[in-house]
Amino acid sequence: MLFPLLTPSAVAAASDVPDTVAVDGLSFSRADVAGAAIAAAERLGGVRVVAVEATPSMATVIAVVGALMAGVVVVPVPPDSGIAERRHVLDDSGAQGWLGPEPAEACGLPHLPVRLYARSWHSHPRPPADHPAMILYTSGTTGAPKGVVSTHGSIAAGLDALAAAWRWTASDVLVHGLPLFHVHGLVLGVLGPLRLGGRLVHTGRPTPEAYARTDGTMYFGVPTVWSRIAADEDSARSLAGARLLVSGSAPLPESVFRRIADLTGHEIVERYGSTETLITLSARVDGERRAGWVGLPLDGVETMLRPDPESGGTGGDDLPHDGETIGELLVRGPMLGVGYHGRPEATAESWLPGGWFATGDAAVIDADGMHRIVGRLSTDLIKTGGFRVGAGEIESCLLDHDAVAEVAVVGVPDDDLGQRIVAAVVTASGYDAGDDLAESLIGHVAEQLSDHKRPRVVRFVDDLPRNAMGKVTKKALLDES
Ligand code: MCA
Ligand code: AMP
Repeated sequence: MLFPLLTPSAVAAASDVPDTVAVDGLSFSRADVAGAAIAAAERLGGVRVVAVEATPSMATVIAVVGALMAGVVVVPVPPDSGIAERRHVLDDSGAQGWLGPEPAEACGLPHLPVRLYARSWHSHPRPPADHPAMILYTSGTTGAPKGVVSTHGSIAAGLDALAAAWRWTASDVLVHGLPLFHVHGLVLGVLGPLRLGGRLVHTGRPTPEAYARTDGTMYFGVPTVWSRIAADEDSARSLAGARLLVSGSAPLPESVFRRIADLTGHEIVERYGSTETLITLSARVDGERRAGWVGLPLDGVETMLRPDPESGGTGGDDLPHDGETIGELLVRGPMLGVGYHGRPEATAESWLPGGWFATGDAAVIDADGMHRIVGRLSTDLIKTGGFRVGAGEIESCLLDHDAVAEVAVVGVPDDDLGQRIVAAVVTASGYDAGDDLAESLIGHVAEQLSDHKRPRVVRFVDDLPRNAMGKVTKKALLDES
């Protein structure tokens, strides 16, 4: 029962883990997961790339593990993705079918259901470390989402580095309710326990009540989840017995860090990464956890601060690590993905010579090597509820609507979501600005792209603020919002 991503110590412990994965009312032992996944793998003959409708379910877990075992590239698709986004992901990735949960919209591809109670024990050759494992779609500042290719080796290296920083072992029980179509919920949150030999309890949704009633040693959340837990004292207090509370995907407000510490006795471990790089920085379990800072490089990771993003290469000049000088954070390490699928030019812009990746994040590093993320270089990448959303993608979608003549989208600070998506719209002639139109524009984005990409607010304006070159000045829009 060898998972392609399993460490030898976890294999040794394998028969001792009855409730390895609990999700969606089902609980499978390690042998159940392995047997069902191998049976699923056997149905994939001839398929190179497979889409998985990534609902929080056992079928998703089995489909992903089965495809990885077979060396088939997995493309997790958000279950709420609208028709335009879904078609893009399927066309761009070259997916040849769906494995696992039945897709809401199959877009003409065949569906191979997984049989949860089928078992097979054939051994599959372990895919080589440089073999692509997954294509995960994520937004850029403009255009449609790009597919990031991670390999079996990069995922394994990323998980092992986290295991070292957090002393994550086969004794851990991980609890989370994050979506299974991103690095956080799927790679860390599902493949992590499977590789390291521990258990996973997925709560369906990441609500304070669900976390409070689920016993575990480690809890994962995005800052929105931690801020909701901080506001629910009883739920927060019930996490006091955990070993580690972990936050990532977006900046954790210092007030939330402090409130959770007061209520649970735990300083949250914050970690930083991206779809392209997996996790590269984190507080260590035995080290300092500093509110507002994302910690130290994981084992095998190097970082530097690039003075001028426009300079292209790394130029070898690292800015001072004095805790004050801001530069673009570059990272390198064995967990980095290998590029954007089918996009050599976009890949070359971010994957730089020497193995460095340009994160697009502005950061400072202090003399002890602690890192603080101070913002994004571009206002066009929005983080809302921990989801990364490109302003350009929403603007294009809204411009497809007959009622929209001009539009600009910004991320406005929000206590709950970190940033909320606000669209400033100039209506086309013949359309009346008002609540009905705002609702229909919000619904249009949710229907075409996905729910979390919908603007929370539509502001109707007579004109968009523009500079002398005619370019929309988003800073001015943000000041007005
Ligand atoms: C949903 N609602 C809607 C629509 N869709 N209303 C109108 N129109 C729609 N189209 C309703 C819902 O039914 C719900 O109502 C209400 O809106 C609230 O939903 P919403 O605020 O959208 O979200 P939420 O459900 O409250 O979710 C907050 C969340 C979520 C749980 C924190 O944002 C989340 O799961 N975030 C995780 C993101 C993540 O995993 N990112 C990792 C990527 P009702 O409540 O009545 O049902 S980053 C990554 O992978 C890197 C490597 C990293 O560093 O980790
Ligand atoms: P994604 O590809 O969705 O994972 O988004 C990656 C981006 O999320 C990073 O480039 C950062 O801008 C942001 N991010 C992730 N973790 C953190 C964190 N702990 N603090 C601040 N920003 C973060």
